[in-house]
Order: sequence, then structure tokens, then C-alpha cells
Amino acid sequence: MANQALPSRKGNKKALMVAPPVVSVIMGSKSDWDTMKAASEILTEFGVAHECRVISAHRTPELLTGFATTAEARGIEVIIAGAGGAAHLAGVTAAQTILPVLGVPIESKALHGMDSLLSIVQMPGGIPVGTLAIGSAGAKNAALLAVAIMAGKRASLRGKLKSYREKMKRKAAEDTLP
Ligand code: RP5
Repeated sequence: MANQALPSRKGNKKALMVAPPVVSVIMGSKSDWDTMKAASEILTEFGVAHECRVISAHRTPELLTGFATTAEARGIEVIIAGAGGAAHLAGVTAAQTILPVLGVPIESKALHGMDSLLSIVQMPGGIPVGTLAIGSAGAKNAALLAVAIMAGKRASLRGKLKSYREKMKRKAAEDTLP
């Protein structure tokens, strides 16, 4: 679902049946996809309509402003933003929307993601970014948190979250060592 285009409204029956996205997964670079696909996989598993897009705070700042200022009107409810290095994508997005923004620090080569983590987590008071773990675990948990946020108003998502936890619990209890 990377760079998924919005559903076409021009007589394409299949496209018309595609639900508009309620979660937006954005990332600073195509190179972040290996990490961020974990978020998309979870959202797909829970049946949450979402879009995945490359938007960079420093390479495409105008695109980011356009995205952040129109996301709410497009029906987006949660934004997941993954970025690495001097990772300002989540913060700059949060500055331009009141939607909840969840930041995923990408594991950078130079500093193993500590730079990304500190850049995302140390938001000055006033503009919050919910920061997850470095790497794929963070991307996965960002999606699960997005589902939990949306589950408040959706009984079906609450049910799916409970089943997901039950399945995890059963698997952990049944795990045997080699
Ligand atoms: C950030 O710079 C991206 O989020 C990415 O993690 C990092 C490196 O980007 P590339 O040079 O691989 O495009 O903006």
C-alpha cells in the first residue's frame, strides 16, 4: 500500500468501493519503507483503511504543509510519521494539525536511531508527538496505538484488539524452548 493513491472518483467501480483512508502513514524517505511497512501490515490486519506516503520535512516542506493542513478535512484520524537522523517530520506535522501524531524513529546508520529517537521524543511542551520505539517494533506499535485510539468509537476494532492480545497470550503460553 506504499504511496497508495486516493480512490479515483471517475467511474471506476473498484476504486469507489475502496474506503477512504483514516490513518496516514508518512515517512521521510523511501528508504524508511522497510521499517514503516510493519505499520501498514498491522493496519491491514485490522482492516483499517490507510495510505502510505513519502513526505519529507526538509526535502518537500511545502508538500508536508499541504498534507498536514488538509489531513483532518480528508477524514484522517491518526498520523504515523517515521523519520531518521535529525528527524523533524513528526514534530513539524504535529505543529500543523490537531490530529494525534505518532512518531517512529528510524534506525539510522551513524547513531543507530538514537538521533532519530531524541529528535522525535524531545518535543517542547505544547505540541505533542507520541513517540514509539526505534525501528520495526515502533512502527508496529504505532499502528496498534492508532487502532487503540480509533477503537474508542469503534466496537469492531475493540473486539479485534482483544482477540489480537488473546492470540499473543496463547502463543506465549504455548511456546516451548528448543
Ligand atoms: C530522513 O533521512 C529519512 O526519514 C531517512 O530516514 C533519512 C535518510 O534518507 P535517505 O537519504 O535514505 O533518503 O529524512
